[in-house]
Amino acid sequence: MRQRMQILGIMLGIMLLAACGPSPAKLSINEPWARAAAMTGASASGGNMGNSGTMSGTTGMGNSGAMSGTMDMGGTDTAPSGGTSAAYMVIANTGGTADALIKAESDVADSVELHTMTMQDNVMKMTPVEKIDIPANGQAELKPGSFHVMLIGLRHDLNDGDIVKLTLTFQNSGTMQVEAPVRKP
Ligand SMILES: [Cu+2]
Repeated sequence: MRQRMQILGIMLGIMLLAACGPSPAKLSINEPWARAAAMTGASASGGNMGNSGTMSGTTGMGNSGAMSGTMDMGGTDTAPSGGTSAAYMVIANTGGTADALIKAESDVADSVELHTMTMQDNVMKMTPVEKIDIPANGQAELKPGSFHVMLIGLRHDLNDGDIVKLTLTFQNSGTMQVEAPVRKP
């Protein structure tokens, strides 16, 4: 009888331990916003496109003006609509398990990437990242000069008061829809 009670006690203990394990990630997104930006047409550099074949063949020979012209045209080949913007927010996690933002999508841009800013040779540079970590019982801050959702190749202007719809995918929490109002920084 006594032994039976002991076994029962142990089993109860195991069940309690399982129930008290780390709680799943519980995310909330606060203060989302996107930076106002104009979609820049490809028409200005489009006029020079016929030259790009010969131009890209010439590597810079000390003439920085000619070189930057060549590089700009290379850029228009890969990103026809040109304009870029970024979306920011605070992702809070009140759960006991860490999570990570692994993908962002939006209809307003041709491609959407996760970026951070790093200092390289005293210049702030944007660097793509595979994910943005959201610690357990903590938060990830997406803000100017730090992590952000990069909107590349805007399909229309982002004006003050517009809404940018984002679909965010998280490692553990699936997808979430966010509506980020556009404003000037
Ligand atoms: Cu960026």
